[in-house]
This record gives sequence, C-alpha cells and structure tokens, in this order.
Amino acid sequence: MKNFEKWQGCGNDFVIIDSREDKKIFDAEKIIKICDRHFGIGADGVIYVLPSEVADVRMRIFNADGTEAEMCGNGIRCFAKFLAEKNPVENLKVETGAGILTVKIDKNSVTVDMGEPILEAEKIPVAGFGNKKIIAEEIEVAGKIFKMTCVSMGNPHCVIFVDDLEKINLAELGPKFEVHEKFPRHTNTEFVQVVGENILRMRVWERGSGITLACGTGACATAVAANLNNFAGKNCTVQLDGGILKIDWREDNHIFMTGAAEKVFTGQIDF
Ligand code: ZDP
Repeated sequence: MKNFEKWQGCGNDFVIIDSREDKKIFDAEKIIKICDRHFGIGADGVIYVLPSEVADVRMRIFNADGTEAEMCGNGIRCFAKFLAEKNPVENLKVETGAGILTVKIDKNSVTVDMGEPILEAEKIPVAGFGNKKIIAEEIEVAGKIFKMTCVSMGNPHCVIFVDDLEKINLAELGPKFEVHEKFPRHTNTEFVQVVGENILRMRVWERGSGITLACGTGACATAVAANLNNFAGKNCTVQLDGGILKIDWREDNHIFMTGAAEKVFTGQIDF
C-alpha cells in the first residue's frame, strides 16, 4: 500500500509518490498499469520524491511506457507544489537528470530555472551532424521533408515550425519522429505555429507517453528554437492544448518557465 497524489500542470498529469522513507521505485510493468487510463489511475507519468545528497530533494520521472526521462518541466512544478503544501517553502533545489534546478513557488504559479539549453547535436543527441547546432535542418519522415530545430533541456526535443498546426496529424507523425534513426535516444517532437508576436502554439508527441496536453521541457525547447529561427524574441508565451506557459530565455543563458500546477486527488495504490 502506497499513498499517492494525482497532479496536473497544463493538463500534463502525474501520479506523485513520496518514497523518501523507503526509496522504493515500481518496475516498468507497474508504472504502465498506474498510467493506464482504464486499468489504472491514469497519468502521463509517475514521479517519485526521493532524498538527495546534493540538493533539497531528488525527482525521478517515468513515462507512461515505464521508461525513465531525465527531466520533466510540468512535472517539476507539480513536484515542488506537492512538497510546499506539506512543508511551506518558497524555494527548492531539486536534483534531476538535467542537473540541480531551482524552483520558486508562488501562490498561483511556479517558476523553474530550467538551466541552459543544449544545442550541440552530439549532446542532444542527434546523429549525423557532428557537433553542429541543428537549426532548420531537413529531416524526412513519412515520405515528407520537414525542417527541424533540435534542443535538449536535459531530454531531447525536435521542434518543427508549421504554417497550420490543424493540418498536422500528430498521431501519425509523432511515433515516426520518436524512433527516427537520427535520434539515438529517441525524441520528443513539438509542432509549432507562430500565432502572434512572441506567441507560439505548440502540440507535442512525447517520447514514451505519446500525445499529451502539454510538455514543459518542450515549451522551453520551442521558445529557444523560435528565437534561433528569428520567429520570436527571448520572452515568449507558449499556448499548449492544456494551458499556457511563460518562457524567458535570460541574459545568463538560463531558461525560466512559469506556469500553474494543481492537485487533482489523493489515493492509495494497492495493486
Ligand atoms: O523526455 C521524455 O521522455 C518526456 N516524455 C518526459 C516528460 C516531459 C514532460 N512532458 C515535460 O513537461 O517536460 C513531462
């Protein structure tokens, strides 16, 4: 028996489990079941609260298919608020697969210093480009040529700007991008339409979770890609299917993401 809380950030939803005492992590099979919307609780991922030797606390995030991701932007806002509800704090240092990130918890929103974007192909990783930056490079998927801009926020993202997002068949294209040979660790893929000055509309196919209503790291990658392509400044609003995120790429090269996080319900897992 384990207590859990269900949280969502921009409709990206997570089961959060506090394992600071027993440090227990479920195996992939159980994570798949927990995330299943018919046979389980239903979530885009499972997040564990764990002790850290280098920060206040450690976060581990598993996708709905049981694979582990390095980082999770919507999840870390939920994670921070989950902790702040129990033990009020304004700032938290969180150990993640993308390093130690600082989170600021306000009454109505959470702001995360998401660190610096990684642009070198080898480090994202994207194969076949050496250590170049990948800005508007061609990729062939499903017999069509797309222009991709690639960014890692600790986890890999491939950002595609399109004229009309409504015309994109995410369910068909997403899985093909995810496992394309150019992406040795697979990829999250964002399709983005510039809808106003510094306003970007984005839909995502998440590695390991499929179509979700939002992706925090994806929104950061999208803002970076928009700026690199001269489609936006350094301060953007990203409109996702499940809500809005504000992204600020500051002078010191750090990306700050601000958005909401809400508790949905609590329960106990007994399977
Ligand atoms: O990198 C991955 O495998 C993602 N699916 C992890 C989850 C990212 C997330 N959507 C976010 O908000 O950054 C939770």
